[in-house]
Amino acid sequence: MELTGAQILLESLRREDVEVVFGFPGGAVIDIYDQLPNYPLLQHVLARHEQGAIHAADGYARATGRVGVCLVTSGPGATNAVTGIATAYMDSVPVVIITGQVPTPLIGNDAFQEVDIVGITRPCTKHNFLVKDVRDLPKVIKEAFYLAATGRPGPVLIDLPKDVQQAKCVYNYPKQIKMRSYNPTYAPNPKQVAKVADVVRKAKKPIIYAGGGVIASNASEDLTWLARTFNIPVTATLMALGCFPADDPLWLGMLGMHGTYAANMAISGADLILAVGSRFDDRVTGKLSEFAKNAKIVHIDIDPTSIQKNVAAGIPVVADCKSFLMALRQTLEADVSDASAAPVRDTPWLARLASWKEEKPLAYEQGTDVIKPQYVVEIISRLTKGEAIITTEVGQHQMWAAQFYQFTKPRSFISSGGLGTMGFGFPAAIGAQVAFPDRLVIDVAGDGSIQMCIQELATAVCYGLPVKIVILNNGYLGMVRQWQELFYAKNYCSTCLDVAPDFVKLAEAYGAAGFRVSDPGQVESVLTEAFALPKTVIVDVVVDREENVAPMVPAGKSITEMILV
Ligand SMILES: Cc1ncc(C[n+]2csc(CCOP(=O)(O)OP(=O)(O)O)c2C)c(N)n1
Repeated sequence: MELTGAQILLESLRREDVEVVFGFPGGAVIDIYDQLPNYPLLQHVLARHEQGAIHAADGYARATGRVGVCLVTSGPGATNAVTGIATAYMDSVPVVIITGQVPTPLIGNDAFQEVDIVGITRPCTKHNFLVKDVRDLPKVIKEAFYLAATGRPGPVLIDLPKDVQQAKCVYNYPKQIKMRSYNPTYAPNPKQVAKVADVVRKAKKPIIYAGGGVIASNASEDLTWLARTFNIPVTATLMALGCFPADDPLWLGMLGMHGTYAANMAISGADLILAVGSRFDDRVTGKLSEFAKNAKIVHIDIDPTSIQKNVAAGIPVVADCKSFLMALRQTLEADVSDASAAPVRDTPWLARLASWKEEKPLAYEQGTDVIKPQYVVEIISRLTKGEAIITTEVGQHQMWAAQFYQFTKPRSFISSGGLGTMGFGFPAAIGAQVAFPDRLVIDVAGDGSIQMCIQELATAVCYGLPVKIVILNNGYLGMVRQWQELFYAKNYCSTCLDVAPDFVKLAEAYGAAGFRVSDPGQVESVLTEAFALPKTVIVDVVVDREENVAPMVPAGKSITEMILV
């Protein structure tokens, strides 16, 4: 049977088991929208801005581990999505973006709403396609989903000209895909695994440094087995929070610029670092020449180009994190007769870490006058027992959420790490809530960031999504103000948000509920009430204006040079 390009696209999305598409229409995709009602199993969520649509698709992907799908029109629709594409790219999130394009004969003619989105997104997609012939479309879609989800995941863009959407051909969807030049390595080299097992047995001061790859490959359980069985303390990047339970004594907290004292000291003093699915980002390493000088570094990553990129790894392992940890487990299990046997290692190392944790914990003092932002996150953590899906915007609130929420499960912390995109958290929360209608999804926001995609309140209300936004409202672009305070002689240039909307009224104007709280004694009751409401809610929490995130490693310094208060 012959189908149009638009029909082929939608039919193929169903065959890929896509359940939801986040999008925004326009002339260059109207043919696709025209067909949408014929595919009732494909839910379309209409965002109010293309940036909202792509972040929502991204949030859906991070919460579920499945490929998120985003559909936007040509020209400004496509460029509005670029920030979200780059966000997904930096954090290795699998999304497929379909952009409309002007008809093929007009490409390159400065046609109305034409933009070279393939050229624009080349550096921030894993791959992109311009489809010129409708007969190529099924194969392109199959390849796009395959590329997005396999190897190091990432965004893949399909640019679809209007005449290709209208052209017809016989539809055959490929069952399997083979791309000769693309063969990600999943299974680790057994010799490398044996080497790692050996150094794990011998190390006196080992540490696991977990990155987003642990979450992406669903390797948390195996990582937890390794840590507990061999008594190896665990630290993680922002992207990996939740991969190891925060209430375990082996948990050191996040490392890096706003990492804990214990984690940064531990990584600096370790003799063995097992870097699992992490990329040695500069926010983690600080001054590279000072980073982990005494350690043997084992680096496991599915992307061979990320190994040896920033830090020299003594034992490089190209593999999927889960496959590697399973193989390591098999090798090491011979060491312990019973996998749940008592830990085999009990060293002064662990005692030292415990004392670091005790001497210099994450701390703040909550008085009776002003609400401390850390306190709000602690209350959220307590009320939700670590079971909520927390998304964040970018800034101080993001770091407080990372530091003070006790994450117990993978895929429960969703935040823009690599790109650091203000405006990400709320639409990402919408995507997560679409995926999990019955879970509590909370966007911890700053008063600056939330204004970047605030229009998505209409989306949340329209689809009855009970997302909660908790604004830690300090009246500043707080994280920039903190840098100005510490490193620019308090020159608070353009960081004071003097004019702000009344967030309670704003919520109500969109049909959501709004609360405001400024008394520390009322934080808990207001949040309890807000979380129980089955609708979209903004809680505007007026917090201490000039509270800082601590510890802090000044940019370019070694991670042991922390400012502690
Ligand atoms: C799109 C974008 N623009 C600018 C920045 C730079 N930036 C990083 S944090 C920050 C301040 C964020 O302020 P707010 O959302 O109020 O959060 P707070 O730091 O006060 O918690 C800014 C401007 C960014 N990360 N993203």
